[in-house]
Amino acid sequence: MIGVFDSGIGGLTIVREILRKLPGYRIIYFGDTARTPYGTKSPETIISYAIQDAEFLLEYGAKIIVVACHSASSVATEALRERFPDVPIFEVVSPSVKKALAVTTKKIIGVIGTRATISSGIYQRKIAAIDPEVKVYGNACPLLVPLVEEGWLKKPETRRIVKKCLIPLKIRGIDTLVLGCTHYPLLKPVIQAKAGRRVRLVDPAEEVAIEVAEFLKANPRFEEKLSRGDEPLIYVSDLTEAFERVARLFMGRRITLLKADCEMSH
Ligand code: DGN
Repeated sequence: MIGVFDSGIGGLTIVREILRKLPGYRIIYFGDTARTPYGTKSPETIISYAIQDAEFLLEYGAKIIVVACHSASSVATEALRERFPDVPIFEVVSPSVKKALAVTTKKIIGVIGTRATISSGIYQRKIAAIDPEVKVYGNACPLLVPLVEEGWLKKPETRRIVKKCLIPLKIRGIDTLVLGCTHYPLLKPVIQAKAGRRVRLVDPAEEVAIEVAEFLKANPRFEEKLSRGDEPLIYVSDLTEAFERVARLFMGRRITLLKADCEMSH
């Protein structure tokens, strides 16, 4: 199975995209709804949670791991690769960096995400390592997560907050904007409208799905290990009606959530 984890339900944007690119592959998802959000927590806590999340997926038969959560991708990828050296681990930052560098013409890139993602400085580091001439500006937009979870995708209040979030990036003259949080792809139309038509949006969900598909094509040894099945298995560490409603929003259809039988330590 392809294992995907996130701090909560938002990573279903990535499940949806993987299913679109790789139909028929069985996905197992773990959403850590009992401990969400990760975006406000320290790197040490996020690393410890991410390792437990990956362990859960591997115990249930995942052969590759996709870190859907940007906060976890930003601070925990190295620790995950050290802990599970034989498991291919994908994260959402590297493919987004690749895409952003491919599309920017002015070499001025903006990134929006949670506080954990933005203060990690991961985008600046990764981009500088490839092209030091590129300018990267980040802005933490934590207010957008609850707005999406409430389904306020096009409300005037949401438009106003998105506009405010983008002002510090627009004044820098960005021509490319990375949607660096699982939740933001749902706000694409509003973000595009407020960023301006000329700004290219990079959707990490699309980019990581392409990367996984390319990896499987190039590595039949792993491809053979993956089981097939139409419905993804979606586990959460806490199950409420609200999470089910949000899951429907992210998947674009009704989806059954399963309560994970696990003790997650804090
Ligand atoms: N999944 C988180 C991320 O992509 O950074 C967003 C939700 C959160 O933990 N705040």
